[in-house]
Amino acid sequence: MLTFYNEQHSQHQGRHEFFRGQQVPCFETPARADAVLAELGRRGLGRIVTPHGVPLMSLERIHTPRYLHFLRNAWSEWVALDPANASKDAFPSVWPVRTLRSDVEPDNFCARLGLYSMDSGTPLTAGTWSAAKTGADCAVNAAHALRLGERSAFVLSRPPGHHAGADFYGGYCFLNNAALAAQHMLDDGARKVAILDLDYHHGNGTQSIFYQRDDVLFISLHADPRDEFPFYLGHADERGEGAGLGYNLNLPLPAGTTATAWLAALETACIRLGSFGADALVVSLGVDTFAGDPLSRFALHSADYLRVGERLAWLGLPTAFIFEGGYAVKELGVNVVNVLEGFETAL
Ligand code: OKP
Ligand code: ZN
Repeated sequence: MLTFYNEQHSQHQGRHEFFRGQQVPCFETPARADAVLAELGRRGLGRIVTPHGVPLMSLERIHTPRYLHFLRNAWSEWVALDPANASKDAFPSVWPVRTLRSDVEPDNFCARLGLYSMDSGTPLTAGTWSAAKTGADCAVNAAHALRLGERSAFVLSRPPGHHAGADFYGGYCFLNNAALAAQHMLDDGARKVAILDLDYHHGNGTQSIFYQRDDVLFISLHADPRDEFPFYLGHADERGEGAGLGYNLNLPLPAGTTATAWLAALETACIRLGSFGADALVVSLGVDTFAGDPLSRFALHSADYLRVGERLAWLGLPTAFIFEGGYAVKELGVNVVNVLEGFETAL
């Protein structure tokens, strides 16, 4: 399997995140991608490829020009507020919630930080833009590789992407790599693309980007948002809107979900995928469904991920795997690579 590796990923390294009013160490660390890369090497799975840089216009297929402009310049604006900020991560402190206007872009940088973000759990740092941009390059390159005939590709990148919307960041995500991959496959001639989000958390960004469209089917298996991040999206009654009605499928699962129930939900997803008739598949591959994951209350085990890969291979579609969450670093490499190996050996 071709692996597009984001060599800039470690440029994005938050010092801390806010959790219940406290500053705690970041869960989303460079060690995560390092662990997956090391395991790919140990298992001798596929070729590691460095992506070529794509123009900003390619990112505008998914993200608004204003948001991209904000994100690219955010760090220098943060430091311009106060030179001492150079040693502090940037965090928002105010948001335009209900009754406040989000259609007027403020001049004040702190106000724009809030306008373009959804939480205080996502540090923006000096290297965030270069890491996120190179990750997006990986996703667009993977899409092109599939359209040129590769059966599968893996985007080994961080920060992750599925919580990022057209014009906001959050949930550790800045650019929506899965959405970029899907859109670029459509731009390259695919008629229909499906996105299957297997991360423990609902992919609210990806859902929102394609909610009114019938050329991209979005399916997500995730923890019930009543009790887990991103909290405000991911319920079963969200089925799409307008032309997109019927092209969004959420399968929320309760805390304590084990492999049997999770794999049954995957089967439901696969049946819907089969009837959709996609030309290609994008998998938002988070393995924070693992029993030992510090952010999760699901209980999949390492061997289960081999079965996941195998099941996805049976769909018989060109498939781009995009690395999302997964925080139990010791087992992370094995869990991710098990999906990829299960997929490859089933072929
Ligand atoms: C990103 B991805 C933990 C707070 C968790 C955000 C979770 C983002 C998950 N102290 N807050 O979907 O894995
Ligand atoms: Zn997650």
